[in-house]
Amino acid sequence: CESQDFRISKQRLLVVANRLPVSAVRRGDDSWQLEISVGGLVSALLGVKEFDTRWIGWAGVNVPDEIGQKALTKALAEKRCIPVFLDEEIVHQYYNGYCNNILWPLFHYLGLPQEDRLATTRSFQSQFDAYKKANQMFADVIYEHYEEDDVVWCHDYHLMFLPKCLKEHNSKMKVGWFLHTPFPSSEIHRTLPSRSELLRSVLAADLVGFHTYDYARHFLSACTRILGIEGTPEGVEDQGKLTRVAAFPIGIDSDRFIRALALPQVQDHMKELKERFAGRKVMLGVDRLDMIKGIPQKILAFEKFLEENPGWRDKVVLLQIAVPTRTDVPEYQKLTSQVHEIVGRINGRFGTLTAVPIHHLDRSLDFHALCALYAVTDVALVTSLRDGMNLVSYEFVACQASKKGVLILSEFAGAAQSLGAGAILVNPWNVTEVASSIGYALNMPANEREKRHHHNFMHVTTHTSQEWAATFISELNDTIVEAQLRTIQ
Ligand code: ADQ
Repeated sequence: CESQDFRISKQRLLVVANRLPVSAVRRGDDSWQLEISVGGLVSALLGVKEFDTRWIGWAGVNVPDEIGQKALTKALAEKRCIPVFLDEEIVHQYYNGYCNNILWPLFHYLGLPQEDRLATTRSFQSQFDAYKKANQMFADVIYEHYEEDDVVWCHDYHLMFLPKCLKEHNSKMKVGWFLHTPFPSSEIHRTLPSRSELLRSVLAADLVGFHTYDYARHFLSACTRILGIEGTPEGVEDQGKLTRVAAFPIGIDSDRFIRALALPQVQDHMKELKERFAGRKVMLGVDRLDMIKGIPQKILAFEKFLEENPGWRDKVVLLQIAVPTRTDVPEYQKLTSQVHEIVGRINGRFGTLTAVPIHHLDRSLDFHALCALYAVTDVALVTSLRDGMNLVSYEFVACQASKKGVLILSEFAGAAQSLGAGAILVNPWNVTEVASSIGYALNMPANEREKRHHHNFMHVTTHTSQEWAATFISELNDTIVEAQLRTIQ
């Protein structure tokens, strides 16, 4: 009999995010070098294999000329990526301005910009206009590549206006929107001048997802208090259109981390690290250098611990790996200097000729080095002031099968709701509490460490990024079928 192709074709998924999973750098000969970007969204979605996925987003670079745009589009196509070209002015107003200066701090409870309030208020409207224009540019690229039955999955606070653009263009498009940051209390969201327009735009999606029930609840209260629309157990119903609202806690590709630990290059890294820090307990922080990650607070808590526990001074080291991010924003430059100043002061205070208590690196580590570092760590410190979820805490747990180290975790990270039973939860603003938790973690008996680790390891290995994406997309498909049935009835 003739051979038949029994492969079931995978559903096409258009993942739309501000940044593509690769950053592009132009070489002298006008060719492009592509490098994988660091960040939670990329880490989570790279593990998703069940769909025929294409990424649509900005490549993080200004390409004003047509030749450059064509060459980059071609290079990205090999990675199944489709670029949205944003010019410098739009990037300044939309990305640096509205997204990073207004929405990001607001959603992390840091408020609207305080300095030069009048100037901010004056520029607010132009930044919001640029935000809408940028979202429309993303929509235009989606229209070009969309095929019937595609699922369009929009990500994060950069693209809150996108569901509305897409549905106005084609009401049959299957559109989901997922927020990777917290959604703040409605009292915070109320302060945003464009609060109603953004909520209404998001409600144009078929399914709206958050990491935790709390964020979903905040969103529903914002709809009630700001738009006057009552939430139902299914979501929000406005003028006959139902938008499903639910929690979809993200995870990681835990197998990828577990498998990596057996690789010779990871084992070599581990051996080096063990030799380098022999006789000392290793504490670890891995963060983007962002104010929400609470890096200065973490380092000050470590200083307090050293101050109060002289016996530990030559027996513990804190490795803080902080990958620079948004480096052209003055507040981030200020944060970098502040962290350097604190680290320098503490190392000057407690260091010796042969050892310093803190190793601070302003850079990203490659995947193998990162796995090795997670695996040799005794205590991980995740002290975000607010964090949608925090995947570093998950990655640490995945790499700790043999060591069973302790996780100190901020109660303001979404991960506190999933890893809270195994971690030591702390208020990162309370330096005294974090310092005493460091002491507790370093002295924790093996049986307690094992019990706590087991709880978290089970969670991390069963709630993976694959499961997260599959659940979101299947819920989105179901929501659409239910909506179709409702219109028939
Ligand atoms: P992020 O704020 O980027 O993500 P997080 O969830 O911790 O935060 O993810 C960071 C990712 O970048 C991890 O995969 C980590 O390994 C990697 N990374 C960080 N620093 C690194 C370094 N120095 N070297 C190498 N890799 C590094 C946003 C939200 C989070 C949410 C995620 C996913 O802010 O709250 O968990 O999206 O939804």
